[in-house]
Amino acid sequence: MRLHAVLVLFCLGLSQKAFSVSPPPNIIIIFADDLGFGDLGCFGHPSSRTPNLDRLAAGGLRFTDFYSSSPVCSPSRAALLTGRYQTRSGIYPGVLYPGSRGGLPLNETTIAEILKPLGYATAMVGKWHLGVGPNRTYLPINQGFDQYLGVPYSHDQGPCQNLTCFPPNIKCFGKCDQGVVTVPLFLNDKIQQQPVHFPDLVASYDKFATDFISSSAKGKRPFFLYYASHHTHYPQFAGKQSTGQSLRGPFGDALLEFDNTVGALLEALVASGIQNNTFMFFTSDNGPELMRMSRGGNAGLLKCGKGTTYEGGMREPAIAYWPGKIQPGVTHELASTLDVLPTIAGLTGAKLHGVQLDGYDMSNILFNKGMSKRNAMFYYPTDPSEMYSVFAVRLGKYKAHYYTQGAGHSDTTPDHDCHFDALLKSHDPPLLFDLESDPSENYNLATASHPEYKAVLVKILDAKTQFEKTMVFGESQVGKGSDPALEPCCDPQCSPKPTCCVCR
Ligand code: CSN
Ligand code: MG
Repeated sequence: MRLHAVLVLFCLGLSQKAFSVSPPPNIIIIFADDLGFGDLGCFGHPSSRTPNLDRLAAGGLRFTDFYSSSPVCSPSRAALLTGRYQTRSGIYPGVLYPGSRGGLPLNETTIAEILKPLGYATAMVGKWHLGVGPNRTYLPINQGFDQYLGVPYSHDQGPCQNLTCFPPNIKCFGKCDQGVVTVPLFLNDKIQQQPVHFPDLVASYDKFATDFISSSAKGKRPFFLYYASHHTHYPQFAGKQSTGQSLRGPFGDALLEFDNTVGALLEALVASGIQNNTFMFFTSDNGPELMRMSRGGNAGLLKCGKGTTYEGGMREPAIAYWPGKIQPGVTHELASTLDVLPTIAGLTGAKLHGVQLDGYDMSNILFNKGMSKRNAMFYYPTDPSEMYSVFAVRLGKYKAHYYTQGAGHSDTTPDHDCHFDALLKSHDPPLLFDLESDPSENYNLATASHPEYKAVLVKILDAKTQFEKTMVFGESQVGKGSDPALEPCCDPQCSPKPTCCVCR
């Protein structure tokens, strides 16, 4: 009898250990805009002020070989949220506009949509850039997010020279898109403010985000927060607290304001006592806008920037943070924004719906300091086509460029390969670089003095061919064009448009 009781107790203890179910983890994705590989203090920038991101890197896992799926914004966001290349979902060529007819197709499954059946509260803050469309069909609240506060596209997609930044009456630097509505701020599917008042924008974003964290925690609901900042995209702006507070001018101030947000989110987790049950992931959508010169970002030692399939266009700073679960360190494993959805599915047990994914669960990298399941990365240009297919392929440490092309977004640097007038060029044999010994893509190995290159190129071509067999291009959403009547307008019946579109 006594032995029996002991056994029962023993088994209870065991089963509690083996099956103790910790509550499902909260998930926060922090996404920067046009932030380059070299822009953060923890990635080597000498004059950036990024204490909170540096803190995240010191206490988390910093990735050195992390890629976005595209050198521009909308496609890269589509891939982050779906785990699929933008070519499948149709988010190409280029980016969506305020009056775009298309958007992320509603039959694509987002991270928010895989988490909702598990009881997650979901919210998005900031730059959506996956369409507004007729009847605001494509906004985040129709893509799995319970709540949304944000500007649904880039903040230069409006007449930004008329926007005032802090201090009041100082005009934003440079020009943006003319002849379209001023930039709107949406709450769910309603315009709350038009034009947006930039000096206060981040404060309202942060309040919305931290309220969402604390109310979810209070209600004991697991949550997913997708915070897509407008920083550090052109034109740079910052609120009172950050203006003039960096060593790096307006770009540095915008970056500092972004970094303050990271601090506010961390603080909110601690205040709710959920910092040890929250998986945070930080990265950026595409490389820096070098055309903005010292007001643009910096790709560090990588070649070129935004708009190109050189490393500077798509390789991004990335940090995974989960105290007690992810050991602090640095990983050189290959990973991508495409891997975020499969990783979250792995962490939470969320069901995937049998669609073809392009990502891999990163758990082995995150929790075991192990190897990546990803061995290749495919680089599509901003205007992908079935005819040209991928411009470049990375397999292991080697990268082959089948085509290269410069971009206006990477103009003005001393390297002419980056510029708009570096026209599309095909390479046969492809240019070949060893990204471990030559991350700057300076020394082509596909030459007679490196006869072993041929075997490498055979393997890369094989990986490319296998990948292309699985690729089915979705109907181009950007190709559906724009209709000025679809531009968000606070006073829909007003005239003359677009200037009358103001919230009074
Ligand atoms: S992006 O920047 O949205 O971060 O990619 O604001 O490629 O034509 C890119 N573009 C406006 C932009 C236009 C943007 C383009
Ligand atoms: Mg961007």
